[in-house]
Amino acid sequence: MFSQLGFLVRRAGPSVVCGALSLGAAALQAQAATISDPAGDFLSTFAGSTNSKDLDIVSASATYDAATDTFVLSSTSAGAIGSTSTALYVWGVNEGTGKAGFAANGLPDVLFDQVILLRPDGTGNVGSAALPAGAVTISGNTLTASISGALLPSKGFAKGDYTWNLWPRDTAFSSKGFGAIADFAPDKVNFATTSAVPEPATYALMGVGLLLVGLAGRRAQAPRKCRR
Ligand SMILES: [Ca+2]
Repeated sequence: MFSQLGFLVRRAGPSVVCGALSLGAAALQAQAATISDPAGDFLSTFAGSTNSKDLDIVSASATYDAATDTFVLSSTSAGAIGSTSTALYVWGVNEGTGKAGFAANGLPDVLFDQVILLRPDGTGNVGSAALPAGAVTISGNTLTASISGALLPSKGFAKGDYTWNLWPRDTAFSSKGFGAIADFAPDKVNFATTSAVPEPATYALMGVGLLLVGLAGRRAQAPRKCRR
């Protein structure tokens, strides 16, 4: 990759370097869509223990790969997944007809029309449909689920435009209703889906190719410095 770039730069001059760097930066920006949530922000209504750090979300992301019609949901907690055997990680998704299921609890902007349930034993559901074995993986403080888009059909939004919220519960306190919920991530709103994009190196190579095509017709006027 880099030896190829070096050859192309010697052939085509500095405008290629500027273009390739800009495209690489754009690709990196598109991938940076993990949301963060404060550590230690247990809901005051939580009936369980604030020592259950695995129920305290610190970051989350929802990525959609249109090429494979697959969603990847990933969350990281402040403690190791599995510390609380009764944990249940609930992802609410708005597929187009999301309702404010927690409006009565002061959360009118957490909208969902489907829920995904993930457990520390590696099982999961979309609504009442069980996820296949291996769909849920756990590594330290991080829990990840790979879910076929067929299980999350559109109710109006394009799949890449779905929005999400994640609220871990301790099912030992299910009789308390809302009191079983430890945290919302983000606190009061949904967050956007990240679209899976090619690796930055792929973008850079594509950019170099396109720029060389352009340069072939404009070699005489090629600029010596980046123009903004
Ligand atoms: Ca948190």
